[in-house]
Amino acid sequence: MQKTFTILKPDSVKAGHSGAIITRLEQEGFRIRAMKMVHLTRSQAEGFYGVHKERPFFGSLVAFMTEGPVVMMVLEAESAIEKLRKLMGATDPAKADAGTIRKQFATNIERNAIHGSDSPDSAAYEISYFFNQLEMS
Ligand code: FUP
Repeated sequence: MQKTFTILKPDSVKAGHSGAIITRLEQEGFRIRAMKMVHLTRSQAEGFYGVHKERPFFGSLVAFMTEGPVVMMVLEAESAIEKLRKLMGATDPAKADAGTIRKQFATNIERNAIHGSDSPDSAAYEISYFFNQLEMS
């Protein structure tokens, strides 16, 4: 079993899609090991997306991620990292496969509904960035 980290982004929460996305994740076989709703501060969002800080979209991405609450979860499944990335679909929903979460719920490359860790190292970093041991079942 492997753990990964996901964020249902402000667009999903605002549109009332968080329940549908959580249902889909459970239907696909992910177990929720931790979950909370948080309105990220600017410094939390900047830290989380620190690898992108030189990119032209960074300021806009941070503004988006702090515009309203998000739902963050630790998910567990076999090959959870790759499984979630496939289920999410491409970063740009215009390029996402049919049946993916981003194809169904994302608006554009920025307002793209969901985040999922892209490697074991980033999953470990992202889980520990937002959850402590007490919050994990
Ligand atoms: P992903 O791993 O699919 O979430 O995509 P990236 O790590 O490449 O990008 C992280 C986030 O930056 C994306 F979810 C959305 C945002 N982004 C943009 O807003 N514009 C871009 O051109 C690329 C990424």
